[in-house]
Amino acid sequence: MKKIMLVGRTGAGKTTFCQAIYGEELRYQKTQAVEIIHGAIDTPGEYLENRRLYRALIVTAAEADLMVLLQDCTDGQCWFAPEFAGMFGKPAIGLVTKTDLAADEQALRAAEEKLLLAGCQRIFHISSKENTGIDEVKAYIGLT
Ligand SMILES: Nc1nc2c(ncn2[C@@H]2O[C@H](COP(=O)(O)OP(=O)(O)O)[C@@H](O)[C@H]2O)c(=O)[nH]1
Ligand SMILES: [Mg+2]
Repeated sequence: MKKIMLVGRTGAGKTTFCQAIYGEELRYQKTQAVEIIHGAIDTPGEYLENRRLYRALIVTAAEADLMVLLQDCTDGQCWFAPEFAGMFGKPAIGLVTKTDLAADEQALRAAEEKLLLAGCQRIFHISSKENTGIDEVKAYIGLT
C-alpha cells in the first residue's frame, strides 16, 4: 500500500475521505495539526492556504509515496498554483470531492481542470458521503 498525504484547503473533504477509505463512521473533526490516520497523512488546510507553511508540507511529504490533492467541486476558488504538485517530487493524484453536491457537469470539469493544472497525473471523482469513487482510489493506492 502506498503511503498517501492529503493536501487541500480547509473543508475540501480530506479528513472525511480518510474516514471513508478506512471504513470509519463519518464524523466532522477539525484537523489542527498533521495527523496520521491508519497510515495516511492528513494535513490542516492552513498549510495550503498560507504560503509560509509550504515548508511544513514539504517536510511532511518526505514520508509519503503519493500526494493526494483535493478540490471541492462546489468551491470556485483554487488554492493550487500551477505545477504545485511538482514541489514534492512525488507522484500526485487529484480528487474532485463532494460530487454529490455538484451543481452541474461543468462544476466537475472546472475542479478537474484545477487539479490537472496543479500537476496531478490522474483524477478521481469522489463522494465520501455517498461512497462513490472511493473503491477506485482505494485500488489505486493498494488499499483493499
Ligand atoms: N455532501 C458532502 N459533504 C462532504 C463530503 N466530504 C466532506 N464533506 C463535508 O465537508 C465538510 C468538511 O470536511 P472535512 O473532511 O472536515 O474537510 P477537511 O478540512 O479537508 O478535512 C464536513 O462538514 C464534511 O461532512 C462529501 O463527499 N459530500
Ligand atoms: Mg481535516
